[in-house]
Amino acid sequence: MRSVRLALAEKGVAHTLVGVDLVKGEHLEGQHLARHPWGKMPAFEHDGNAFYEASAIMRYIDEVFPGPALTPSTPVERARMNQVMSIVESYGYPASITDIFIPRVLVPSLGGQTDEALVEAAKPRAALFLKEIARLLGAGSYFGGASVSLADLHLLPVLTYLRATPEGQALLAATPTIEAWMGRMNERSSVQAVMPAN
Ligand SMILES: N[C@@H](CCC(=O)N[C@@H](CS)C(=O)NCC(=O)O)C(=O)O
Repeated sequence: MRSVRLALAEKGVAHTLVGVDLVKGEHLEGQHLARHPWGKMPAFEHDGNAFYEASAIMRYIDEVFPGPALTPSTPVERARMNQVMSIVESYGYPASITDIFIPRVLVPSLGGQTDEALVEAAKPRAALFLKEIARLLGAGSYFGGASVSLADLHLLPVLTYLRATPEGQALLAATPTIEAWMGRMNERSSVQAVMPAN
């Protein structure tokens, strides 16, 4: 997930990126399974400690490295950040990426056919995802308060990929505050360095 790379970029942490080609199935080979027994990305290592699960890695990065704090200081803002990160993982990612972006964009790019029923069935869940994050953002600038937090960095890649689909574009057009938030995020140098295209 690009959210870990965004956290590293926001903190200015020098790091080595180890390429694992999902299309070639390298994530299911022994070397990667040793890092991540479920065969997923990302996996991370620092100071002899290895972790997987994006949100755990992001929280570690924020705690251990100097640079701007990516976790808000008040309990309410922290809870909001954690809530948004969980929403992304539990509901947003499966609807937006697994059930819309992958069948709509990735599968055809590899010569396959979109499972239209899968995409159609995901649309209400993706719509609820956008509606709910728009409600949680409210009139605020960022999900954890006045400055960027891990929640913003976790959400941005999912919405960037969702926006690459016609379904995502329609949903984002219906949530102008989230569009505006994406515009603010896309101006950040971390996002410009890490995300493939904005
Ligand atoms: N809960 C995991 C989810 C990891 C995940 O689903 N990663 C995707 C890429 S972003 C993946 O590895 N997909 C390959 C596959 O499912 O085969 C996390 O947050 O790290």
